[in-house]
Amino acid sequence: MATGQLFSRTTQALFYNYKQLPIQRMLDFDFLCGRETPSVAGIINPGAEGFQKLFFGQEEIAIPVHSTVEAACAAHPTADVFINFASYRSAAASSNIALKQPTIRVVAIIAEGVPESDTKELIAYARSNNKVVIGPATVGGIQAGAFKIGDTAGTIDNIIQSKLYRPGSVGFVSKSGGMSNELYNTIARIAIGGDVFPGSTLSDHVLRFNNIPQVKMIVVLGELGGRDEYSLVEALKAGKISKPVCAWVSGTCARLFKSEVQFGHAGAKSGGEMESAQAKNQALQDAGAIVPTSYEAFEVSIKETFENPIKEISPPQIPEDLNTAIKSGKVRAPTHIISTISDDRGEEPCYAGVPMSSIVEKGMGIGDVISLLWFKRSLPRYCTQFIEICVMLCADHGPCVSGAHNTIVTARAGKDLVSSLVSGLLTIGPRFGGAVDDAARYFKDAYDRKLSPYEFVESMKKKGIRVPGIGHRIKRGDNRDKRVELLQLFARTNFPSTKYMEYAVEVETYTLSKANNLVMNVDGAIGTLFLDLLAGSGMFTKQEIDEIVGIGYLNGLFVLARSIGLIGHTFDQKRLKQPLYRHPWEDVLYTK
Ligand code: Q5B
Repeated sequence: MATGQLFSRTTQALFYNYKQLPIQRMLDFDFLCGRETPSVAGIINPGAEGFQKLFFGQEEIAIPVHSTVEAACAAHPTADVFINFASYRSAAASSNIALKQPTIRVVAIIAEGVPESDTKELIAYARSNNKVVIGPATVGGIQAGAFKIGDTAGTIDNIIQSKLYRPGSVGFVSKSGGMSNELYNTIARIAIGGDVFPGSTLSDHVLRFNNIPQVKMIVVLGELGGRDEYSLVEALKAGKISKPVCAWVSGTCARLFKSEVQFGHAGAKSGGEMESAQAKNQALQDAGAIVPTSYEAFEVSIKETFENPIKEISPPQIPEDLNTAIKSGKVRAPTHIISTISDDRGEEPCYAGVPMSSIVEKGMGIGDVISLLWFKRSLPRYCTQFIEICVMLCADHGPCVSGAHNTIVTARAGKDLVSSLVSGLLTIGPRFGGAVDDAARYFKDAYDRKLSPYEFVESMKKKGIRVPGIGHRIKRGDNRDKRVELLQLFARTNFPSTKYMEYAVEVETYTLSKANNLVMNVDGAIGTLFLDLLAGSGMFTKQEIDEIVGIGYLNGLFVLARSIGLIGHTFDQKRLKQPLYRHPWEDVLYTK
């Protein structure tokens, strides 16, 4: 890099505070310029760590996120620019830390309203340590074709129109970020590109530009108010600037107003004759700057001063963001997920089109919610009541069943609630609790094909399949499962028909004649009674019933219900502070 040149095509920055848009604009600018490396090496987001995904052209890249300035500097020792997007409250403190890092050379502070005393301290520290502070209250800076700070030069369209993607040979410094966009355009229209630093002191940057060989001329845009331009006048008078300086101080119209006028910036008001635009333009002209007669004539002055137009190059096209393109109707994109049961995009979530408030207002229960989310319809009260009874009766069956045992062992191994719960749930299957769907499938098939209980059971035996829903480890013909009796009673009282369940009772009579433990179990009762609910409620077509039985909705009832008990067992073990479980040796048959 030439002496005085702040940035090059390889300059990399650390960006303080995660602001997606300005970072993405920097990366888009890099891509336009044909940079090989992104200009943002790392992001500092206090308290957060990891990566942030952004685009570099068409490619997605992951930029490391660090929680402190120190960690970011240590991880990216070649990144020597610190772009500070902190608020005015914390900009000084973070800039101070950044300036103290040996790797940081330039600090740009975007915030407006940083206390002046803090700014003075930062500038004094920077000067005595050979570092540069741009801002505070700056839009940033840009070196055409090389590096851009944050939002400088506005949108990508503006950058392309102003041809800032290719190297230039004009040094431009401005008091105003907004006005500089105008000047980028002016300079670009006469095809000479620019190297631009809005904000900061004018003469510092002009002297710097004077030392950069690629800079052929310097353009300065000042404004009324303050005395910054006089330091430039002094430098010109002292012969410190050898390159042509084209300057204009805006705000000449202030004289047309009877009272003092405050323009956009805090300092943009004429405090007296010396600070007027006319006086400063005159002083600059007297010191040797080329000063036009009006802002409109500025473009001609610049053009006449600069003689060698730069060779044009066409920038690559920046891909448009998908969301923007979809909004503007330019593209259509297929969705990746299709969902039909719930929607949370409106004012309140809806289950199968029913808003949550009406679920509460109408006094619906968990059976209604299951009806909406599983079956996508509201079912009659006796159906939702039946669902609720299933959930209540299957919620738990003591600590000795497979699921509860696994949950207890897991909780005692110190695992968390979800791990303990799922270790219990994972035991649910064809032998334990997960026989509801198969019971529905086999009993429906046998009943619909009009098989006698004998034909059904014996055909299953031939196939080597145990009849799902029949048999229990502890229940017997003379010690029936109370849950089965309760479900049967409810259904016989409330269902229009219980034909499938009555068929299962006949099957049970036959299996009990074979062995006393072959009772109808809770899975068998729920499976066959749900067939009755589906067929008798008039709420489902034959096709829908086949689909529900085929897909297997009904084990869901046991899974849902038993989760309640398994969660209870987890809390119980934790509450009792139970130690690690170890199965006793005496309870294992060791054999060869
Ligand atoms: N035999 C449940 O068996 C169990 C037969 C059968 C024809 C059958 C068994 C079975 C089907 C699956 C089922 C749900 C494994 C059960 C539940 C939730 C729970 C649990 C809790 C809760 C029990 C002895 C003789 C053998 C077998 C024959 C057995 N079942 N024949 N069809 N279904 N059922 N699961 O007692 O000639 O001697 O070889 O697989 O519906 O899980 O509370 O504990 O809420 O947590 O171990 O209620 O019935 O009997 O295996 O010694 O068999 O009967 O072929 O005949 P057992 P085994 P043989 S409810």
